Amino acid sequence: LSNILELKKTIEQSNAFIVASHIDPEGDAIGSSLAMYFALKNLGKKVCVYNETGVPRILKFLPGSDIIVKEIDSVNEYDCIIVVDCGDLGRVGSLKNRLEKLKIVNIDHHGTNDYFGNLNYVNKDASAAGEIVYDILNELGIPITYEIAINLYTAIVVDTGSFRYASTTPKCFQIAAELLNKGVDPWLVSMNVYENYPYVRMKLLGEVLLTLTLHLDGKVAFLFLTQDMLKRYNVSEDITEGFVNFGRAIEGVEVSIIFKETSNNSFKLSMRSKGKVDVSKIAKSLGGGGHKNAAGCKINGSYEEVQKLVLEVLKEHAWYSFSK
Ligand SMILES: [Mn+2]
Repeated sequence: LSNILELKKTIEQSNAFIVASHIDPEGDAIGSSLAMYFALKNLGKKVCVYNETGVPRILKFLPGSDIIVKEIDSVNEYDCIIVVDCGDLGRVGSLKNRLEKLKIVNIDHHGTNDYFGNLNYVNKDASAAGEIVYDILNELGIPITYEIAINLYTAIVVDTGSFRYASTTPKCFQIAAELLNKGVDPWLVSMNVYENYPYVRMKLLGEVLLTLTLHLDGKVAFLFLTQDMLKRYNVSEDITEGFVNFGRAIEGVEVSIIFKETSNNSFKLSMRSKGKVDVSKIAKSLGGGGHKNAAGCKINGSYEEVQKLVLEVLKEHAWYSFSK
């Protein structure tokens, strides 16, 4: 970290900090934020942790999660904002437009990061923003307490898909080992994050799995979620987060797409790939966007029409990428 001394100076010279992360946060956004919170708090600083959409239910076990606010009245009472896990400043939401007077520190690992900070700690090879926070705290000589350790461990576990994704490196495991040495219980984290679903999510998953179909020689899986299903279980669409991964987990499947009905004749599509297919290209040609292995878009039409259209686009844009 070449400019770490500048961060050291900034922290010494500032009394009050905002720590912010992206809307619709997951474990890396919240975990990295809270690790920074405890680090600054332990230095005697005033710290406010902000997330415009708040803390998801499954992350409420994290120490400090109850102090996160969704609104800040007097932004100008703060000297500095530390933004974690955001590729651009707009990802923090409406707070973006109120930061003229604050020094901005950008800590991130997205390949698309646009260096929006006055100080930037961007490492595109890091598996999680939490990994960079860990490096920063070490270089600043800030002790890793248990509260910091469990937040950073959760950040890394979630962003590496429990050390399964290609982003997983020897360094991830080295950091994880250090964090476990601080007393983190890995089962406590995985139980809260992965084995703590509401009953209705599983019932609904059962129904969605019954809609599973395979296409293009078994390389493409489609799943279907209707408004009627959501109404019957009296739940909102966010409870279906991750359903699309069950399609991808099938032998031979390289692309999984879930069609989520949003209203009559309109669908939100969520796409996942393994192997060489770049689903961001598929999503883009349908008016959406995303990453190589995870993307999405919205389409109007009946389920039959939308399925047909997506199959045509897959044949046109992805057929050459499928393994032969
Ligand atoms: Mn992240």
